[in-house]
Amino acid sequence: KSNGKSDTTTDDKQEELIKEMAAGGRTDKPGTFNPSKNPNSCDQLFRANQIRSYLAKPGNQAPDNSTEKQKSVKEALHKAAHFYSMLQMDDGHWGGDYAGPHFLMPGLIVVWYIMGKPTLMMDEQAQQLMKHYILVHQQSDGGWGTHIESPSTMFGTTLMYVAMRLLGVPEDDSAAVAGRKFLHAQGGAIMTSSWAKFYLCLLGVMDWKAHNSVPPEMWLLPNFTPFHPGRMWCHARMVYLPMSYLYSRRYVYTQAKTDPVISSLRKELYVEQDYDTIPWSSTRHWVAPMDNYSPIPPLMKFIQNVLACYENWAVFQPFKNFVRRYANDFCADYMAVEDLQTNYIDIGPVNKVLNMLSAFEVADSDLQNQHVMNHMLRVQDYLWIADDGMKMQGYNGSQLWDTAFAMQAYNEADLLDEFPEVSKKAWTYFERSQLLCSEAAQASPAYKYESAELRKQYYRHVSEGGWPFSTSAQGWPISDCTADGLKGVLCLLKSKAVQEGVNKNTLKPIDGERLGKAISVILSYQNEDGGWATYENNRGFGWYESLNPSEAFGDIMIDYSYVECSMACLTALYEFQQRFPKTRCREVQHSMDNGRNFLKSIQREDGSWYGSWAICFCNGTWFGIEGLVKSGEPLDSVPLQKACHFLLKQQRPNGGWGEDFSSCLDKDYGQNGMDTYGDEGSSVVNTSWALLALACAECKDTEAIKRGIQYLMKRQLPCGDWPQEGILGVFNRSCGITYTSYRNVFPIWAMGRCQSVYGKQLDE
Ligand code: LAN
Repeated sequence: KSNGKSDTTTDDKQEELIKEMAAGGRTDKPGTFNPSKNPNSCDQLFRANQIRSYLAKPGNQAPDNSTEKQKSVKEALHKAAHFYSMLQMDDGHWGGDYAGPHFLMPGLIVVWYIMGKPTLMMDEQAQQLMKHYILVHQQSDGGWGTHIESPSTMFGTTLMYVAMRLLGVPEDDSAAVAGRKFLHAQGGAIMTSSWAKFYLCLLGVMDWKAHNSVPPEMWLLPNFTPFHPGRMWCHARMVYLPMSYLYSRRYVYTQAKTDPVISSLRKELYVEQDYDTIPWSSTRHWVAPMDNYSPIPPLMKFIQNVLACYENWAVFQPFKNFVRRYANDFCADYMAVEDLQTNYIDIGPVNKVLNMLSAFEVADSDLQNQHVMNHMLRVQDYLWIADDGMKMQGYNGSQLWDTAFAMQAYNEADLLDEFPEVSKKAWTYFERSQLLCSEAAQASPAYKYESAELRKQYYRHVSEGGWPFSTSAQGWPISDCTADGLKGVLCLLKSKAVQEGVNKNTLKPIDGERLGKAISVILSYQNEDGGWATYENNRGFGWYESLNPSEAFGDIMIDYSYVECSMACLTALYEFQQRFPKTRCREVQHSMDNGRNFLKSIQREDGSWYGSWAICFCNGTWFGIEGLVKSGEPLDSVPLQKACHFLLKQQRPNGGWGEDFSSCLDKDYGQNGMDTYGDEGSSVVNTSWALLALACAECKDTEAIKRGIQYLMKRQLPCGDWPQEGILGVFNRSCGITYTSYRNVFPIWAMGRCQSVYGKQLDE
């Protein structure tokens, strides 16, 4: 096994585990629980923000070794890498603000309030900082968007309004008055979308009759049923799990009847004067047009109506009461397993807070209960502080993701040996975050949940050898994170400092066996269509979307093959093949061939690829091009020529590239509300993606490349950083999410690549 000590006794193993934990090492195995050593703790995160703000002020710039201002690409690159290296955390990852959505923190605040406002979860300072965040993001129309850059929606506004009131902002405060005005103009909170209604029902400011049924019985269906929830995309599955549990218990905040804030909210949120006479059942399908991005399909509406009869008609009650007990037991058990497998972090911010509330319910509202305590201690993993206050992030961070990109960028810019400490620290992070059932982990009580049999029982894909998006404590493996983790490691194997560290035993090795495990995970993730999905194989069917019960999000029902995940996996296979040409060569080649065909099959008529996880076509097209090139498509082939042509056509007069959020929503290249996206419609990150793509395909239009590079250099700040531009991450078609590292990493990567492909021509 990886630590090479297979003959140790159980006591030794436990001791080793404890030592590892104390060293901040693999704190992270299922069942080990040590929040104080959480690498993503607030102090560390705060430090990253402080360094950024400090360096951004005039006079506080990073040491500038060059005598004159950026003259060459090389200098620009060096400065950028030097700046970025200062932001690396002690444990090797890069911290960054991973927030943006506005429907996450209110969920936490509602649950915190229901649980009696425990300060262990959010202390006084956190509450103040959250209040600040809510207030600074209120828009001039009084509302809040679904994410920081979206126009106001009922989804964002209802939740932020309620959160603000629960944090103590008085009813007659001007922010509350403006918020109510927005809510009332749309018909009141009955017009908000279903996920917001769910929190309102829990809090006791909406009647459960206004919520469509989320039957836990669906879990009892045999696994082979075509619409079994085990076939859903894991994020949808893990959110509807606690939802079905809490819905079927019709859980309501126990103090709702006597709490003055609740009675006041019952009046504030609605246009109707009398809360008790609102005809709740008839509002089940109501939703304001601004929230209705993905209208509930007619089939689902029909099912919801049938389910409403099932919930309410007396004839069904004996059957329902009988089955529901088993269904609820299953849900409680499944949630407990998810909590253990993820060290109470859970797969994402939504099921985190709903699982926590369910644990509280199961524990009979006992805050001292160990599970409830563990949950509360892991809330801070999701929190981030920045200039705009404290927010809840979309995940417990993007640690592995950012580190893997950074190392690939440093590698292509030939900077690994120039920054040996950076390389060594990043290595440590990769080493420690690969998901392994090490000896130490096997000693932990929750290890049994890692067994193949139990993984299957709880619908989990194999994780041994994979990498997660954030930390190994969170522990969900993802196809492209595994691929990028592996590519990061393969890059670092070239670093002299890392080689020396491994030889001298100052760095832990990542041996061939571990790399092989990662390759197995990547191969296991490939779908029948030749592409790769996110966390799991595609288990369902496209028609599941006609059962999508959330109006706010599109394409969430199953795990589809994506251009991003496919390119990442293909290129990881390619890099592995380059380094170990004899290992599993036929399998790897076969997989790459299928992957290449998949990429070609989803290329759009105009030569582009749609990007699902960032804005949008520049990103998707980079992935498409790089995937094809690395899997052996000739550079002069039609798909590659068409793709380059598409990108060249989008270059803007100032040399950069830029798109806006409408690309994601409309699935069409959008350049309308450009002002927020940087400079004259261009953005540094979009430009970098386009350059990475064009240079990968060795595009002959050197002038276009030169103008792109000059654009990046022009936008670079004297300290080596780039300005933070508009939101660039996306999920589920409609929600934006911030990636603060992209503005540093992608320009480095693009300049590095262009320099090696086009050489001196760039500086001419
Ligand atoms: C992410 C972030 C990373 C992203 C990539 C790795 C980039 C992608 O290639 C695969 C999918 C993945 C892992 C992804 C899935 C959806 C996530 C987890 C997020 C965008 C971060 C936040 C989002 C999550 C669903 C937010 C919570 C909201 C719900 C609708 C449940």
